[in-house]
Amino acid sequence: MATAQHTNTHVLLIGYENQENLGLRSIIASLQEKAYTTHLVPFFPGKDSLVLDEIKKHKPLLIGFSLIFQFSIETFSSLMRYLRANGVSAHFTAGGHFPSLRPSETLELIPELDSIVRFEGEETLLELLLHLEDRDCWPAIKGIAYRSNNSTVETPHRPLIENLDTLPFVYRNESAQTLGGIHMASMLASRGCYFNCSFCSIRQFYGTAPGKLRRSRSPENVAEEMQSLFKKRDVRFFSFQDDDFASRSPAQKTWIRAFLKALRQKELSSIIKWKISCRVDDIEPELLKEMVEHGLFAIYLGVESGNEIGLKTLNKQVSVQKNIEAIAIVKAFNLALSIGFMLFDPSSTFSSITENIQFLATVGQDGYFPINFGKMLPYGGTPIEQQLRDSGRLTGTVTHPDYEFLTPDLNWYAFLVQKLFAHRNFSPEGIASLQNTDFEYRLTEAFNLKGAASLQQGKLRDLISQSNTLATQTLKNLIDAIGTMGAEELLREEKTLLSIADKEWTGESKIQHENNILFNELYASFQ
Ligand code: B12
Repeated sequence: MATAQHTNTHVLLIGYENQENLGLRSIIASLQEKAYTTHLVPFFPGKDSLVLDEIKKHKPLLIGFSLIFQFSIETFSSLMRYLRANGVSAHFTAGGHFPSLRPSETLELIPELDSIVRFEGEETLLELLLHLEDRDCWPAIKGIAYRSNNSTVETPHRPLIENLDTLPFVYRNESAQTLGGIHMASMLASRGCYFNCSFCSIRQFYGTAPGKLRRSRSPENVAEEMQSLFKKRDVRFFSFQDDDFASRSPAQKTWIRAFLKALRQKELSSIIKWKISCRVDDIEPELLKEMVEHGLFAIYLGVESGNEIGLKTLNKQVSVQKNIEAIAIVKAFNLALSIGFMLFDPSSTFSSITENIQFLATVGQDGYFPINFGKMLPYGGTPIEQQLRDSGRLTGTVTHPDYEFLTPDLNWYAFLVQKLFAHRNFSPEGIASLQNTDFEYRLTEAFNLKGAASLQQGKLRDLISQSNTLATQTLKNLIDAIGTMGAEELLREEKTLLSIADKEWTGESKIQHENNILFNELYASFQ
């Protein structure tokens, strides 16, 4: 990664690298274009000393932290404290959604930070680097925030990059990540989203600075990057991280058809597979068929809720029926499927949750895909965060915002569900392992690889179906149990319930056994 001109690294960047950190990697490509030397350090909580070693080795002038996950701010803050305590004096800056939307709070939470780069970082970081030592120039750098005389200075917003094709292709490692033995890469064809779902901060993120709410690269530019990854690194699976790989409007349909044409011209259509994330109203059979013919293989659908009030609260602007139809269409095309689903949202009642459970039971019983569910969290800068604050319901902390439900018995129910399903829904050994197996099975099958045959499709669907049914049945049973106890008794029984929940947490009780141990046994027998 080094260029000939410089001995030490100018910029060291740290962030989660779960599926390649496209933000940091885009910044690295822009810096390298201007002959800066860079070094990327993947972030793993608890491995602070390894980061320190890298810094000692590379002696950067500036260290940039990717704070795209609000809940990780404390972890990064403790890393920065550790680095400062160990003599690291480089300039510390950070970017990402929360720091961009809440610069003062971020600087307050992390005193070790010298600055924040707000919204898109490529051009701003370059300018900051040019004037790093000359603070007098900082007020003229658009898109940064920093401390001065005990207050925060926020410079004017930097307009969004108008033409994304002007950016160099993102920086890639020498060897690609693999999935089921297949080389893969994360991709981005667009930035932003026209919608305004109440739980999402993307509209605020791309809507605050001047510029278009959503910008696409040209189809040819995207296909060219894919071709180069195929040629140089044998990448055959491309995972698009676009907020919404949209196809609703005539202009978006035209874009997709031009993209498919570019894939065809580059002779990629029949030798690669790709995944997108989109809204349910992007799913229509005619265009989907064309996309599948050009390698579309997997879809992440933003379903989010299985009841009308929930969908309205989340401002999804779709109906439950539309959700069901979209899932059915994806299944009919035999595409790998995963969905975003929030069992709980601020409008939840036992009745809406019962509808959500029924929805999950309906779409999940055939074992086509493993169901997963969580609680909607009010991230900084989202409309729902504001609504909850206005109505006095916002609780939690700055980095872990939360809310109470409308009735105490629902608080109990949500609390128990969270305890019961923490392992199944959120640990790597839980549903994620089944999701990965399902995905790898489909991918290796799509590429006609040997491993797929040994995986036994029928047994896998059975296992997923059992896991889905067990989950929805447990969710229902728990509603019944709470219903028979009543709110007053629940409060009286607080201690007992807490101890049951603790047992669930540590895996001692029967219900835990049913949900997690059985799941693990089934999984082991399947393998
Ligand atoms: C890909 C992705 C993931 C990947 C991981 C990516 C990774 N880096 O490891 C996976 C699928 C694993 C994932 C998981 C999750 N994700 Co996610 N994810 C995304 C997604 C869709 C795309 C990120 C991306 O590539 N963006 C494109 C690049 C170009 O933009 P960018 O990252 O914003 O970077 C630019 C600027 O922010 C800035 N910048 C960013 N960092 C830095 C650092 C410096 C130093 C500088 C100068 C500038 C800078 O400059 C960059 C270039 O312009 C975003 C949505 C989004 N549009 O960003 C959600 C998003 C980041 N995820 C989100 C969430 C909530 C999650 C999960 C918690 C979901 C869940 N319930 O499990 C998990 C948690 C993961 C974990 N760490 O444990 C939220 C975060 C909300 C918040 N405020 O905290 C987002 C914003 C989605 C949303 N609509 O709300 N995610």
